[in-house]
Amino acid sequence: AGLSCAEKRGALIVLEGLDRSGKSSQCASLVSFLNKQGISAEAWRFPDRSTAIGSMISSYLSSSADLDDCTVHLLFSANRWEKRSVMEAKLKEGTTLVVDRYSYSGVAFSAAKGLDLNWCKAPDQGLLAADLVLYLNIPPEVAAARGGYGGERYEKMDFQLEVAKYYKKLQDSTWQTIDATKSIEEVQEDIKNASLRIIAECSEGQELLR
Ligand code: T5A
Ligand code: NA
Repeated sequence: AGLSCAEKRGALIVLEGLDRSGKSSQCASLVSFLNKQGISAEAWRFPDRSTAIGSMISSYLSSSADLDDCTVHLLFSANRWEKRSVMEAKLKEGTTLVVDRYSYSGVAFSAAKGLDLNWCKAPDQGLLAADLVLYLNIPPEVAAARGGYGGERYEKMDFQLEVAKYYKKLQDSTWQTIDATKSIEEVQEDIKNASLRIIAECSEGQELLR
């Protein structure tokens, strides 16, 4: 069933990129900028570690729990599914969601481990589609130099290089590549401009993709 969206709706804006590319910092500043402009917007993130599924993912990432690759892939996807209806309601009431990682992370990180690309995509089919994906592009060695990687499972240079390859394969017409090696302020300018444009389009009643 389509969403009768003659009314204005919020935009689903996703930030993607390697670990330490600056996603969390940029999500927070974008949301506070939008709110100051009088635009209703919220910061979201995946994994959402606050749920029961999210806490399993969190234990896995900190290496305190071991799960096989397929199992953890499905948990990441389920963690998005459990938030789907709330996200849909927010968007329909006019709130823009600025989301730190989404299905693209799900596919890129699992495929980088060697799982089949199409198998990786399947469980996310039917989730809300992003209106805009801002890809924070950065060489992994530059990202690693930012305070260095912490102890989490995926924070290793060779693995991040592999993830970057899969991100490239996933690019579609909703993507905009942002040079994330620039200063925090310069990156923020690029992100603001792209976001205001898509929010204006969505508020003209563009249908929610699914
Ligand atoms: N994952 C995730 C999957 O495998 N499958 C999935 O489905 C999903 C959703 C956890 C891991 O889970 C994987 C991907 C991840 O490996 P996470 O909790 O989002 O995901 O962890 P990270 O993405 O690793 O979060 P980070 O905090 O490491 O990276 P951010 O958010 O990209 O970077 P940020 O903003 O925290 O900045 C990092 C540092 O750099 C500085 C900041 O001040 C900070 O110190 N910085 C800059 N320095 C210079 N210039 C700039 N332009 C800078 N921007 C930020
Ligand atoms: Na982050």
